Amino acid sequence: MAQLPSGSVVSGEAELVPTLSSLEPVYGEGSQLDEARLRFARLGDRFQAVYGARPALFARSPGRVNLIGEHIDYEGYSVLPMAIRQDMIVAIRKSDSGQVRVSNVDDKYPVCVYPADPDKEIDIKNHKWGHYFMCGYKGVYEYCRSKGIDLGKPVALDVVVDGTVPQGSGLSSSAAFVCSATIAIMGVLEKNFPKKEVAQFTCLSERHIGTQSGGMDQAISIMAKPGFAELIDFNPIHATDVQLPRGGTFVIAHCLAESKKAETAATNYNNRVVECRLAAIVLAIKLGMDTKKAVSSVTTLSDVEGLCVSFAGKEGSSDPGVAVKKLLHEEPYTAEEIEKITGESLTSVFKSSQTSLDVIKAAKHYKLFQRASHVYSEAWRVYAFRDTVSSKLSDEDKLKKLGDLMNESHYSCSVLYECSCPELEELVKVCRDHGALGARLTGAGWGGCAVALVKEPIVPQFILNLKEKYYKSRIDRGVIQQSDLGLYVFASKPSSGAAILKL
Ligand code: NG1
Repeated sequence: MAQLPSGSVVSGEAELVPTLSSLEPVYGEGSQLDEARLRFARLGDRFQAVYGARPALFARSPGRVNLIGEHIDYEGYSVLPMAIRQDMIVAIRKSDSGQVRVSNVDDKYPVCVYPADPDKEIDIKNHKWGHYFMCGYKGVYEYCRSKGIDLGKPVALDVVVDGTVPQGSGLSSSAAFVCSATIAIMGVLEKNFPKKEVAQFTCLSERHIGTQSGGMDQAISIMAKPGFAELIDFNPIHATDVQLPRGGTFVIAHCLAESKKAETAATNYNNRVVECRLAAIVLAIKLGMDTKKAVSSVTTLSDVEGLCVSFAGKEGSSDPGVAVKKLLHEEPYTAEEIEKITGESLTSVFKSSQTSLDVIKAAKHYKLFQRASHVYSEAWRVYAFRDTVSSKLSDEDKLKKLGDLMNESHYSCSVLYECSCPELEELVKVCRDHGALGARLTGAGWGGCAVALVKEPIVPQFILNLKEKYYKSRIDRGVIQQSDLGLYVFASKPSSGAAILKL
């Protein structure tokens, strides 16, 4: 089983994942509720058509938009996302087939069948959409085993999935799927656990897909509350409600380039995780830590923040970025240069992680200065965002400042972390040119969505402008259909978190 990040302790607060008997607490009232009723009814019918029986229960987990704090959760830093109404619903029942059969209401996703064996590794070299369900399956068994809970013979399952979170969009369809799968399995096994523990172990579960993900997406999907964004802290996981200022709306817009996070992990997502670890080790050594100790104990930039801050203190600053500027060089590092500093080969440093070894095999060089500069500055911006929200400024001034922080975050993601792409750059510019107070890529990047902060009264015009300036030419080229536009650009309010539904 994957290890929790060092220092992780799950807090004792014990609110369980809710089990609901109606859709209102999740979808509110009006057209959203009507649509949800229809979706659940259709999903139940589809289940009946595929398996000849009704599902025992449903489980629902939302996607999320990250407002600020990108690529820092896996470095141990707090992030500030909100859940969106788009979600994953899983319909499920136990079966006696000896298999886990995962079907989708959308026929573009072929049925995936797996042996009902939680110890079987997921074949990550042969990526399939159903693998995410198996991440949840393996995760529940691993977690229960770690707690000494005997689940008996592994259960066979029939499953149908209905998702509205666009795939590869940076809105965390993967975590919504892993989380809904997890709580659906908990539901059929008649087990429930505190939300914080579920948030923690679903993060580990999703790593079975081969990405070294942080815990943001699972935490917000499980712990979200309607009407609030959440400041999510890690080690231990903790969510603090953040009431966003009045008068502003977050508009989410897809750049239409799909972010293939799992498939490109070795050069993109996991590459950044490895670069951050190397930056942290090099900083630790340069700041006087014993070389062997640094290699064996330093895993994230937050591990060496204290040392960096002490160093900055001598320069009259409290910014860990000062140490990065003074001790790391902007030129990319070669493997040989890093190995001279660490006194160990990179393959030996990362020997316990195959996905990291895949990174090293693919990497030409390592941009330690740029990645560490992004992480420390982005971590600071998350707190600046939170402090702005709770400050005494007028709502108008708050919104302006939040927009500025979002713009700075985008610059850092784009230039220092290099997780943007030409389409996202164009879209962010169109957002800013048409009245957004701030706009930035959201989620992992390399495609997917941008999020823009827009004054409420201009939202309809803003969306029309995006349609005209960004989407029209793509509709003309057949990239998307006019009728699907609502799936790619929409305003979003903070939605509720995951729930098991016995309707
Ligand atoms: P998305 O946008 O879902 O690919 C990923 C990670 C997060 C976080 C962001 C970048 C997963 C499940 N999620 O999100 O933990 O690191 O990138 O901020 O891998």
